[in-house]
Amino acid sequence: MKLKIGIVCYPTVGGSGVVATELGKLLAERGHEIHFISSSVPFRLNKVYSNIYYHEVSVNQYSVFQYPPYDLALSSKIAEVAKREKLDLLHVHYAVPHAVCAVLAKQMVGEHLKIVTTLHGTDITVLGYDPSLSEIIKFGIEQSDIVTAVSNALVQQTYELLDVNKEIETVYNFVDERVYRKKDVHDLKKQYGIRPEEKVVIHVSNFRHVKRVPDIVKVFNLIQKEIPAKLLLVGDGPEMTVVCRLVKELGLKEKVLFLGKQENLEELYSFSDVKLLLSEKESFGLVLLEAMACGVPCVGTKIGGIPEVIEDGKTGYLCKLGAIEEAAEKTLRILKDSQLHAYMADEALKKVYEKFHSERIVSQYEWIYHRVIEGV
Ligand code: GMT
Repeated sequence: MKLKIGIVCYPTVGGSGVVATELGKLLAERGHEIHFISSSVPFRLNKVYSNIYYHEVSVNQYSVFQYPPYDLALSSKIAEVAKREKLDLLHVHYAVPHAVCAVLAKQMVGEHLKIVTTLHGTDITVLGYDPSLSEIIKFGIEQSDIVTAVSNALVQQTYELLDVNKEIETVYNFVDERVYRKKDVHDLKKQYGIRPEEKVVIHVSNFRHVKRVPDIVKVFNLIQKEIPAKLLLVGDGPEMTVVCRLVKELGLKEKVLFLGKQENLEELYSFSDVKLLLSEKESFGLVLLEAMACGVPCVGTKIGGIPEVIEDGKTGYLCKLGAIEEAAEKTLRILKDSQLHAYMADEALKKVYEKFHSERIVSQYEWIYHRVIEGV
Protein backbone atom coordinates (compact mmCIF):
# COMPACT_ATOMS: atom_id res chain seq x y z
CA MET A 1 0.00 0.00 0.00
CA LYS A 2 1.41 3.38 -0.96
CA LEU A 3 1.10 5.91 1.83
CA LYS A 4 1.01 9.67 2.21
CA ILE A 5 3.44 10.44 4.97
CA GLY A 6 4.16 13.77 6.67
CA ILE A 7 7.70 13.96 8.07
CA VAL A 8 8.45 16.56 10.73
CA CYS A 9 12.10 17.11 11.62
CA TYR A 10 14.77 19.65 12.43
CA PRO A 11 16.14 20.64 9.04
CA THR A 12 19.58 21.67 10.21
CA VAL A 13 22.75 19.60 10.23
CA GLY A 14 22.42 16.90 12.87
CA GLY A 15 21.80 13.19 13.09
CA SER A 16 18.04 13.33 13.58
CA GLY A 17 17.53 15.60 10.57
CA VAL A 18 19.82 13.41 8.48
CA VAL A 19 17.98 10.20 9.41
CA ALA A 20 14.56 11.81 8.80
CA THR A 21 15.57 13.15 5.40
CA GLU A 22 17.32 10.00 4.22
CA LEU A 23 14.30 7.98 5.34
CA GLY A 24 11.98 10.29 3.39
CA LYS A 25 14.10 9.87 0.26
CA LEU A 26 14.19 6.07 0.49
CA LEU A 27 10.44 5.90 1.21
CA ALA A 28 9.84 8.06 -1.87
CA GLU A 29 11.95 5.62 -3.89
CA ARG A 30 9.57 2.90 -2.68
CA GLY A 31 6.66 4.88 -4.10
CA HIS A 32 5.26 6.60 -1.00
CA GLU A 33 4.30 10.27 -1.14
CA ILE A 34 6.41 12.27 1.29
CA HIS A 35 5.61 15.69 2.74
CA PHE A 36 8.38 17.33 4.76
CA ILE A 37 7.05 19.92 7.18
CA SER A 38 9.86 21.99 8.63
CA SER A 39 11.21 25.52 9.14
CA SER A 40 13.56 25.26 6.16
CA VAL A 41 14.41 22.71 3.48
CA PRO A 42 16.17 19.74 5.13
CA PHE A 43 19.82 20.09 4.14
CA ARG A 44 20.15 16.56 2.80
CA LEU A 45 17.16 17.01 0.48
CA ASN A 46 19.60 17.79 -2.28
CA LYS A 47 17.80 16.27 -5.23
CA VAL A 48 14.37 16.64 -6.85
CA TYR A 49 11.92 13.77 -6.34
CA SER A 50 8.50 13.97 -8.01
CA ASN A 51 6.83 12.48 -4.92
CA ILE A 52 8.58 14.57 -2.23
CA TYR A 53 7.01 17.87 -1.18
CA TYR A 54 8.27 20.48 1.22
CA HIS A 55 6.00 22.69 3.34
CA GLU A 56 7.64 25.58 5.14
CA VAL A 57 6.60 26.64 8.62
CA SER A 58 6.86 30.41 8.97
CA VAL A 59 6.41 32.27 12.23
CA ASN A 60 5.11 35.80 12.27
CA GLN A 61 6.96 38.18 14.54
CA TYR A 62 3.97 40.11 15.90
CA SER A 63 5.16 42.60 18.47
CA VAL A 64 2.46 41.48 20.92
CA PHE A 65 4.17 38.13 21.27
CA GLN A 66 7.21 38.22 23.49
CA TYR A 67 8.30 34.90 21.94
CA PRO A 68 7.49 33.89 18.36
CA PRO A 69 4.95 31.01 18.62
CA TYR A 70 6.86 28.44 16.52
CA ASP A 71 5.17 25.42 18.08
CA LEU A 72 1.71 26.76 17.32
CA ALA A 73 2.70 27.71 13.77
CA LEU A 74 4.08 24.19 13.27
CA SER A 75 0.94 22.52 14.71
CA SER A 76 -1.24 24.62 12.50
CA LYS A 77 0.89 23.88 9.41
CA ILE A 78 0.82 20.14 10.12
CA ALA A 79 -2.98 20.25 10.40
CA GLU A 80 -3.32 22.29 7.21
CA VAL A 81 -1.05 19.97 5.19
CA ALA A 82 -2.59 16.81 6.65
CA LYS A 83 -6.11 17.92 5.70
CA ARG A 84 -5.26 19.26 2.26
CA GLU A 85 -2.96 16.40 1.23
CA LYS A 86 -5.03 13.73 3.02
CA LEU A 87 -2.00 12.40 4.89
CA ASP A 88 -2.26 8.90 6.32
CA LEU A 89 0.25 9.49 9.04
CA LEU A 90 2.86 11.75 10.55
CA HIS A 91 6.35 10.55 11.36
CA VAL A 92 7.81 13.09 13.75
CA HIS A 93 11.42 13.14 14.83
CA TYR A 94 11.87 14.38 18.42
CA ALA A 95 9.30 14.32 21.18
CA VAL A 96 9.49 18.05 21.78
CA PRO A 97 8.17 20.01 20.20
CA HIS A 98 7.38 17.79 17.23
CA ALA A 99 5.36 14.99 18.86
CA VAL A 100 3.45 17.51 20.96
CA CYS A 101 2.69 19.62 17.87
CA ALA A 102 1.56 16.48 16.04
CA VAL A 103 -0.81 15.64 18.90
CA LEU A 104 -2.31 19.13 18.66
CA ALA A 105 -2.62 18.80 14.87
CA LYS A 106 -4.30 15.42 15.26
CA GLN A 107 -6.91 17.04 17.49
CA MET A 108 -7.60 19.54 14.70
CA VAL A 109 -7.66 16.97 11.91
CA GLY A 110 -9.22 13.89 13.47
CA GLU A 111 -8.33 10.52 15.00
CA HIS A 112 -7.58 8.95 11.60
CA LEU A 113 -4.28 10.88 11.43
CA LYS A 114 -1.75 8.57 13.05
CA ILE A 115 1.44 9.65 14.78
CA VAL A 116 4.73 7.77 14.77
CA THR A 117 7.36 9.44 16.96
CA THR A 118 11.07 8.67 16.83
CA LEU A 119 13.24 9.60 19.80
CA HIS A 120 16.80 10.51 18.83
CA GLY A 121 18.45 11.09 22.14
CA THR A 122 18.95 14.72 22.96
CA ASP A 123 15.23 15.12 23.63
CA ILE A 124 15.47 12.46 26.31
CA THR A 125 19.01 12.57 27.66
CA VAL A 126 19.12 16.34 28.02
CA LEU A 127 15.54 17.50 28.23
CA GLY A 128 14.47 14.56 30.35
CA TYR A 129 16.55 16.04 33.17
CA ASP A 130 14.81 19.40 32.88
CA PRO A 131 11.81 19.11 35.21
CA SER A 132 10.01 21.96 33.44
CA LEU A 133 9.86 19.91 30.23
CA SER A 134 9.73 16.30 31.36
CA GLU A 135 5.93 16.22 31.71
CA ILE A 136 5.38 17.52 28.20
CA ILE A 137 7.95 15.09 26.73
CA LYS A 138 6.12 12.26 28.50
CA PHE A 139 2.82 13.57 27.14
CA GLY A 140 4.18 13.71 23.57
CA ILE A 141 5.40 10.13 23.86
CA GLU A 142 2.28 8.69 25.46
CA GLN A 143 -0.08 10.41 23.02
CA SER A 144 1.80 9.14 19.95
CA ASP A 145 0.38 6.01 18.33
CA ILE A 146 3.75 4.29 17.97
CA VAL A 147 7.06 5.37 19.46
CA THR A 148 10.50 4.27 18.34
CA ALA A 149 13.97 5.06 19.63
CA VAL A 150 17.28 4.71 17.83
CA SER A 151 18.88 2.23 20.26
CA ASN A 152 17.97 -0.18 23.06
CA ALA A 153 19.96 2.07 25.38
CA LEU A 154 17.73 5.02 24.54
CA VAL A 155 14.60 2.92 25.10
CA GLN A 156 15.88 2.00 28.59
CA GLN A 157 16.92 5.54 29.38
CA THR A 158 13.51 6.89 28.37
CA TYR A 159 11.75 4.43 30.70
CA GLU A 160 14.12 5.25 33.55
CA LEU A 161 14.00 9.02 33.17
CA LEU A 162 10.40 9.63 32.24
CA ASP A 163 8.56 6.60 33.53
CA VAL A 164 6.43 6.54 30.38
CA ASN A 165 3.50 4.26 29.99
CA LYS A 166 4.12 3.36 26.36
CA GLU A 167 5.87 0.61 24.49
CA ILE A 168 8.97 1.93 22.71
CA GLU A 169 10.50 -0.05 19.87
CA THR A 170 14.12 0.12 18.75
CA VAL A 171 14.71 1.06 15.13
CA TYR A 172 18.40 1.69 14.50
CA ASN A 173 19.90 4.46 12.39
CA PHE A 174 21.02 3.61 8.87
CA VAL A 175 23.01 5.17 6.05
CA ASP A 176 22.54 5.17 2.33
CA GLU A 177 25.17 2.61 1.35
CA ARG A 178 25.19 3.97 -2.20
CA VAL A 179 26.69 7.18 -0.82
CA TYR A 180 28.68 5.91 2.16
CA ARG A 181 31.21 3.54 0.66
CA LYS A 182 34.96 3.54 0.26
CA LYS A 183 35.92 5.70 -2.70
CA ASP A 184 39.11 6.01 -4.67
CA VAL A 185 40.51 9.27 -3.30
CA HIS A 186 44.21 8.53 -3.77
CA ASP A 187 45.08 12.19 -4.30
CA LEU A 188 43.00 13.74 -1.52
CA LYS A 189 45.28 12.66 1.33
CA LYS A 190 48.19 14.28 -0.51
CA GLN A 191 46.17 17.43 -1.18
CA TYR A 192 45.69 17.81 2.57
CA GLY A 193 49.47 17.66 2.96
CA ILE A 194 49.39 14.26 4.69
CA ARG A 195 52.37 12.05 3.91
CA PRO A 196 51.66 8.45 2.79
CA GLU A 197 53.19 6.95 5.96
CA GLU A 198 51.10 9.17 8.26
CA LYS A 199 48.03 7.54 9.80
CA VAL A 200 44.79 9.52 9.71
CA VAL A 201 42.51 9.72 12.74
CA ILE A 202 39.13 11.39 12.16
CA HIS A 203 36.48 12.89 14.43
CA VAL A 204 33.21 14.34 13.14
CA SER A 205 30.70 16.13 15.36
CA ASN A 206 28.87 19.34 16.10
CA PHE A 207 31.45 20.19 18.81
CA ARG A 208 28.87 20.29 21.58
CA HIS A 209 30.19 19.74 25.12
CA VAL A 210 28.75 16.19 25.20
CA LYS A 211 31.04 15.18 22.32
CA ARG A 212 34.14 15.67 24.53
CA VAL A 213 36.29 16.91 21.64
CA PRO A 214 39.14 17.93 24.02
CA ASP A 215 39.42 14.20 24.88
CA ILE A 216 39.89 13.45 21.18
CA VAL A 217 42.79 15.94 21.04
CA LYS A 218 44.35 14.49 24.22
CA VAL A 219 44.11 10.95 22.82
CA PHE A 220 45.63 12.07 19.54
CA ASN A 221 48.46 13.77 21.44
CA LEU A 222 49.48 10.38 22.85
CA ILE A 223 49.09 8.68 19.46
CA GLN A 224 51.31 11.11 17.57
CA LYS A 225 54.09 10.60 20.13
CA GLU A 226 54.32 6.98 18.98
CA ILE A 227 53.61 7.07 15.24
CA PRO A 228 53.44 9.63 12.44
CA ALA A 229 49.79 10.72 12.33
CA LYS A 230 47.35 13.52 11.56
CA LEU A 231 44.00 14.29 13.17
CA LEU A 232 41.09 15.52 11.06
CA LEU A 233 38.55 17.49 13.09
CA VAL A 234 35.39 17.88 11.05
CA GLY A 235 32.48 20.06 12.14
CA ASP A 236 32.02 23.19 14.19
CA GLY A 237 30.19 24.22 17.33
CA PRO A 238 30.34 25.73 20.81
CA GLU A 239 33.51 23.93 21.95
CA MET A 240 35.64 25.06 19.01
CA THR A 241 37.50 27.80 20.90
CA VAL A 242 38.41 25.44 23.76
CA VAL A 243 39.60 22.82 21.28
CA CYS A 244 41.73 25.31 19.29
CA ARG A 245 43.35 26.50 22.52
CA LEU A 246 44.15 22.95 23.59
CA VAL A 247 45.67 22.10 20.19
CA LYS A 248 47.91 25.16 20.52
CA GLU A 249 48.88 24.39 24.14
CA LEU A 250 49.88 20.84 23.21
CA GLY A 251 51.93 22.07 20.26
CA LEU A 252 49.82 20.14 17.76
CA LYS A 253 48.99 22.89 15.28
CA GLU A 254 50.89 21.19 12.44
CA LYS A 255 49.23 17.84 13.07
CA VAL A 256 45.58 18.75 13.62
CA LEU A 257 43.54 19.82 10.60
CA PHE A 258 40.39 21.80 11.34
CA LEU A 259 38.15 21.17 8.34
CA GLY A 260 34.98 22.85 9.60
CA LYS A 261 31.58 21.63 8.39
CA GLN A 262 31.93 19.34 5.39
CA GLU A 263 29.66 17.48 3.04
CA ASN A 264 30.76 14.36 1.13
CA LEU A 265 32.18 12.87 4.31
CA GLU A 266 32.65 9.56 2.54
CA GLU A 267 35.62 11.08 0.74
CA LEU A 268 37.30 12.00 4.03
CA TYR A 269 36.53 8.58 5.53
CA SER A 270 37.99 6.93 2.45
CA PHE A 271 41.53 7.97 3.45
CA SER A 272 41.00 7.80 7.24
CA ASP A 273 42.39 4.92 9.31
CA VAL A 274 40.40 5.18 12.56
CA LYS A 275 37.34 7.09 13.67
CA LEU A 276 37.14 8.41 17.24
CA LEU A 277 33.89 9.21 19.07
CA LEU A 278 34.42 9.74 22.80
CA SER A 279 31.09 11.33 23.74
CA GLU A 280 29.60 11.34 27.23
CA LYS A 281 26.08 11.05 25.79
CA GLU A 282 25.25 9.36 22.51
CA SER A 283 22.02 7.58 21.80
CA PHE A 284 23.42 5.89 18.68
CA GLY A 285 26.29 7.71 16.95
CA LEU A 286 25.25 7.94 13.30
CA VAL A 287 28.74 9.19 12.40
CA LEU A 288 30.13 5.81 13.48
CA LEU A 289 27.91 4.05 10.99
CA GLU A 290 28.92 6.47 8.24
CA ALA A 291 32.59 5.68 8.93
CA MET A 292 31.99 1.93 9.19
CA ALA A 293 30.19 1.93 5.84
CA CYS A 294 33.42 3.32 4.35
CA GLY A 295 35.44 0.56 6.03
CA VAL A 296 36.83 2.61 8.92
CA PRO A 297 37.23 0.88 12.33
CA CYS A 298 35.96 2.98 15.25
CA VAL A 299 37.01 3.63 18.83
CA GLY A 300 34.21 4.92 21.04
CA THR A 301 33.10 5.31 24.62
CA LYS A 302 31.03 2.64 26.39
CA ILE A 303 28.14 5.09 26.56
CA GLY A 304 24.47 5.06 25.49
CA GLY A 305 23.97 3.31 22.15
CA ILE A 306 27.65 3.24 21.09
CA PRO A 307 28.15 -0.40 22.26
CA GLU A 308 25.25 -1.39 19.98
CA VAL A 309 27.16 0.06 17.01
CA ILE A 310 30.81 -0.78 17.77
CA GLU A 311 31.39 -4.44 18.51
CA ASP A 312 34.32 -4.39 20.94
CA GLY A 313 37.38 -6.12 19.49
CA LYS A 314 35.62 -6.75 16.17
CA THR A 315 34.60 -3.53 14.41
CA GLY A 316 36.74 -1.37 16.70
CA TYR A 317 37.16 -0.89 20.43
CA LEU A 318 35.14 0.48 23.31
CA CYS A 319 36.74 2.37 26.20
CA LYS A 320 35.68 4.05 29.41
CA LEU A 321 34.49 7.64 29.29
CA GLY A 322 37.42 10.02 29.86
CA ALA A 323 40.00 7.21 29.79
CA ILE A 324 42.50 8.99 27.54
CA GLU A 325 45.31 6.45 27.84
CA GLU A 326 43.02 3.49 27.24
CA ALA A 327 41.56 5.13 24.10
CA ALA A 328 45.04 6.01 22.81
CA GLU A 329 46.38 2.51 23.49
CA LYS A 330 43.43 0.87 21.69
CA THR A 331 43.61 3.24 18.74
CA LEU A 332 47.35 2.62 18.43
CA ARG A 333 46.71 -1.12 18.48
CA ILE A 334 44.62 -0.73 15.31
CA LEU A 335 46.94 1.78 13.66
CA LYS A 336 50.10 -0.27 14.25
CA ASP A 337 48.74 -3.62 13.11
CA SER A 338 47.70 -3.63 9.45
CA GLN A 339 46.21 -7.12 9.72
CA LEU A 340 44.02 -6.12 12.66
CA HIS A 341 43.04 -2.95 10.78
CA ALA A 342 42.02 -4.94 7.69
CA TYR A 343 40.05 -7.42 9.83
CA MET A 344 38.17 -4.65 11.65
CA ALA A 345 37.50 -2.70 8.46
CA ASP A 346 35.98 -5.83 6.97
CA GLU A 347 33.91 -6.60 10.06
CA ALA A 348 32.69 -2.98 10.13
CA LEU A 349 31.41 -3.30 6.58
CA LYS A 350 29.73 -6.62 7.39
CA LYS A 351 28.04 -5.07 10.42
CA VAL A 352 26.64 -2.20 8.34
CA TYR A 353 25.24 -4.67 5.84
CA GLU A 354 23.90 -7.22 8.33
CA LYS A 355 22.55 -5.17 11.21
CA PHE A 356 21.98 -1.64 9.91
CA HIS A 357 21.25 -2.03 6.20
CA SER A 358 18.99 0.73 4.88
CA GLU A 359 16.70 -1.82 3.21
CA ARG A 360 16.15 -3.50 6.55
CA ILE A 361 15.59 -0.30 8.53
CA VAL A 362 13.29 1.32 5.96
CA SER A 363 11.25 -1.92 5.83
CA GLN A 364 11.02 -1.84 9.62
CA TYR A 365 9.56 1.68 9.44
CA GLU A 366 7.15 0.64 6.65
CA TRP A 367 5.94 -2.23 8.81
CA ILE A 368 5.35 0.21 11.67
CA TYR A 369 3.36 2.50 9.34
CA HIS A 370 1.15 -0.36 8.21
CA ARG A 371 0.57 -1.47 11.79
CA VAL A 372 -0.33 2.02 12.94
CA ILE A 373 -2.81 2.46 10.10
CA GLU A 374 -4.40 -0.91 10.57
CA GLY A 375 -4.45 -0.42 14.34
CA VAL A 376 -2.59 -3.66 15.14
O1 GMT B 1 24.47 14.33 18.34
C1 GMT B 1 23.96 15.43 18.20
O2 GMT B 1 24.31 16.41 18.84
C2 GMT B 1 22.84 15.59 17.19
C3 GMT B 1 21.66 14.75 17.58
C4 GMT B 1 20.40 15.19 16.87
O3 GMT B 1 19.45 15.40 17.58
O4 GMT B 1 20.34 15.29 15.65
O5 GMT B 1 21.95 13.39 17.28
C5 GMT B 1 21.16 12.43 17.95
O6 GMT B 1 20.43 11.71 16.97
C6 GMT B 1 21.23 10.93 16.06
C7 GMT B 1 20.29 10.27 15.06
O7 GMT B 1 19.43 9.39 15.66
C8 GMT B 1 22.05 9.91 16.85
O8 GMT B 1 22.83 9.13 15.97
C9 GMT B 1 22.96 10.65 17.85
O9 GMT B 1 23.65 9.69 18.63
C10 GMT B 1 22.09 11.51 18.76
N1 GMT B 1 22.95 12.35 19.61
C11 GMT B 1 23.00 12.19 20.95
O10 GMT B 1 22.39 11.34 21.56
C12 GMT B 1 23.91 13.12 21.67
